[in-house]
Amino acid sequence: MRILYTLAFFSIFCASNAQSIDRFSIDSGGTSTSAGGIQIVYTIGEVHVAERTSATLSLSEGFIVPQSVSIRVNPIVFLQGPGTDPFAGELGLMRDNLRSADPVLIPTTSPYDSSICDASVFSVTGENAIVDWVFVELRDATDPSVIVASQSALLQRDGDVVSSDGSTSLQFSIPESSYYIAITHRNHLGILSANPVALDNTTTMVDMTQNLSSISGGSLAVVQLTNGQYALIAGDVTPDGQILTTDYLNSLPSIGLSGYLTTDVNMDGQVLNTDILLLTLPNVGRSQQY
Ligand SMILES: [Ca+2]
Ligand SMILES: [Ca+2]
Repeated sequence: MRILYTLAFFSIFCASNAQSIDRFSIDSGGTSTSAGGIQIVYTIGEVHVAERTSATLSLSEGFIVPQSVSIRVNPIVFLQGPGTDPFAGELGLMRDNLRSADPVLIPTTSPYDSSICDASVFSVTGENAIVDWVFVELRDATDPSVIVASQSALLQRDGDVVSSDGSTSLQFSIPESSYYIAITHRNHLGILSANPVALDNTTTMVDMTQNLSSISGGSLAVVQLTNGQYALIAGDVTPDGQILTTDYLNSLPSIGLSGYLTTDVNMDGQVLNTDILLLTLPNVGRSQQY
């Protein structure tokens, strides 16, 4: 009984101390539903406050509701900038100078959102070494302007787009269905699959380096590297889906700088004429095809 009194007193004490949000979570009954990229979690007998969703978790009014992963996908893309490495490029690998630099230049926080990775993912070398962060969107099969789900991801030298652990396939907690897949990068033009791709709980590989017909806009959307692979177009230094004279001009003041820089479009850690005259300038006039 004393324990009950103590709890009651504690509850009253808490209630009287400037709690501006009701924290009643009466029961876990209810369910959730998803449509068009929005997930609604509703419960029985309580005031709805808010929820937050991530790739694998939904947090609602103090409840943590595990969501089953229903989509696994392994996109494969190449970036023109790091794909121009005259040595590695011929082997079908992108350069990974931003990773192999000491200290590592790739940030552990994604440049696109608050996703983080462990610094240890940058210790992997070889074909699965990390080139940079990319951003992946799954878009509605009937209206590809609608982004159903998205996440930051890591790009390996051989083109595999993997989760932030640096090795496993991407996972999305959305219904098994067909989705367009878009991949964007901080200084390259994004690409969109030409068609929706059927995705389910087993990993589907979506190779966007081999076939122009698999890419929205075809030859307008990508460049072909000397090894034959198609790649995202380098040079969108001021990221707006277009490579304009301004992208070229904005690069000039950073000649000679080193680091993790948008103007370093070949991604070797330095901004040199090779970035500006050999990559960005020839691509002026190109634009994202979706
Ligand atoms: Ca631009
Ligand atoms: Ca460079």
